[in-house]
Amino acid sequence: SPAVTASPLPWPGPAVSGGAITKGLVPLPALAESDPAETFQLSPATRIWIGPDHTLEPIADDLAAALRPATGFSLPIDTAPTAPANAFLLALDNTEPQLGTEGYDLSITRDAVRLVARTPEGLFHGIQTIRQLLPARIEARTPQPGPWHMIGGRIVDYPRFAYRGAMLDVARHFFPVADVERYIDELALYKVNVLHLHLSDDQGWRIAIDSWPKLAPVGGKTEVGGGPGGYYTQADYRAIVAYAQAHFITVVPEIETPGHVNAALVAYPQLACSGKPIRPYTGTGVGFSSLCISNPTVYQFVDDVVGELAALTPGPYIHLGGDEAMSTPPSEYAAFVQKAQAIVEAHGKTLMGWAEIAKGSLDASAVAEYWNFRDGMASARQALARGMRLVAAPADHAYLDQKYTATSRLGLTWAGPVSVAEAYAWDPTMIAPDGDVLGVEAPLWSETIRTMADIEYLAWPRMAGIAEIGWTPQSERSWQEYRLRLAAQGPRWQELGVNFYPSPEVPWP
Ligand code: TNX
Repeated sequence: SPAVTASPLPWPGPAVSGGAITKGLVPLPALAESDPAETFQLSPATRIWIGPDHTLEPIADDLAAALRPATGFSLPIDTAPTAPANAFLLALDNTEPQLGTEGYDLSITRDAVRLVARTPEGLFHGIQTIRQLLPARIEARTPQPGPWHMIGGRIVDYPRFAYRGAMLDVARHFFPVADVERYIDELALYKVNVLHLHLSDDQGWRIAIDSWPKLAPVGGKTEVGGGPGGYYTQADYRAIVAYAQAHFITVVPEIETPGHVNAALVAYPQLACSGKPIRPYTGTGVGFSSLCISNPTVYQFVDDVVGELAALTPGPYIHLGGDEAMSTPPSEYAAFVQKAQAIVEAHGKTLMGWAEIAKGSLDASAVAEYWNFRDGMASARQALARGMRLVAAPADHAYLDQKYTATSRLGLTWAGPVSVAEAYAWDPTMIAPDGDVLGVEAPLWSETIRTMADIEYLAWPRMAGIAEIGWTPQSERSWQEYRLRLAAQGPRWQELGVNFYPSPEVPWP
């Protein structure tokens, strides 16, 4: 990698006392220090320098694509051996182990914007910060008036948790590839690095499986409310995975088992103990369907589905649901999840499931997603007792499908309402110590939503808060300070055409 000179600015302290440079940033960085004597100004002559090593070209293209439309500047990518002045300098460098695999070190002076990381994803996260350091109109896709100033200073930044996820339920209502990709664009802005797709439920099966060819065409025909449903071909799914990968987002596919399987049973009644034809379901109830635990065909089914999904999915996790299996006898449930774990591992992946899976005597590699705040954290404790790590998604804070207020549009209310403050002002440590927490996730169930605008309305601004919980050191976070930085996102979402909920809790400009 090209030799980029050391930062001209000192190592910064905690970002809360970092001054003006942090005021529009979500998530708040770990370390930051403003230098008001320095300002970088983009001009028509500004370049993006990566040195002679072409490996950084895709990252340079990301930066250029973010900045060219609104500035109207050509921002050429420069591969000369020495760094020019008036440039963004991008470099990979191994000398700062604190940055880990996702961190970056950003220095802004009058001469240059220097961005260094140990990995391309670190640089990608740094680019998101650069966007937020520029005026909101940088997000416009047509030329805007300048000036394009970036305040001087240095940011050294890395995440608190390795797993910072969003879940989208494409089963209750189906969302086409374009919607998923747009959501990925939005999530990447906040350094989210996992997209968990809830690909099957009672109301629909959403991924083509070659070895069980009726699952998608038959099980995918329905959705909540009687709409047409839909499903992803394997090519569609690959496209989503590739798009996510280009945004350094790992896809976690979820196939619900042993409950929430009505759509699969419609396609293949032999997977149920009764074996009789099953009617499609388009309501919003839960807990009424189950795979037949004692039937060997069920394990062939799980093995085939997991095998195809594992082959399509570069990420390490296969999520097999496991929640609300009220129609599965408890003893059989435990036996099922143990077999499910063996199947997932045989395909080279790690089992993830809703925290109920800890009822089975799983080995410690499984990851438990904790959601049910009403169980007194029993499911989380059980998972921890088995040595499993947790993803924190407590419904009363992290569920994006809950209404904001008793009277806000869209969403359910059983765990809420969940205000913007409630989505932000909690700490995963209330469930387990940091070392046992892999990260956080914000699930968006889709019983009440049908369109991209609906997704956005429930996700933004709350998703930004969950992203910050996943990224920013707990000691740096407070709602009173966060709401000011969150307010700065409003004009960005307006430029991007994102349909956010303009909560009165936030002092939008
Ligand atoms: C519970 S949370 C469910 C989902 C529903 C959601 C609605 C969880 C693991 N299961 O099946 O969609 O509530 O909020």
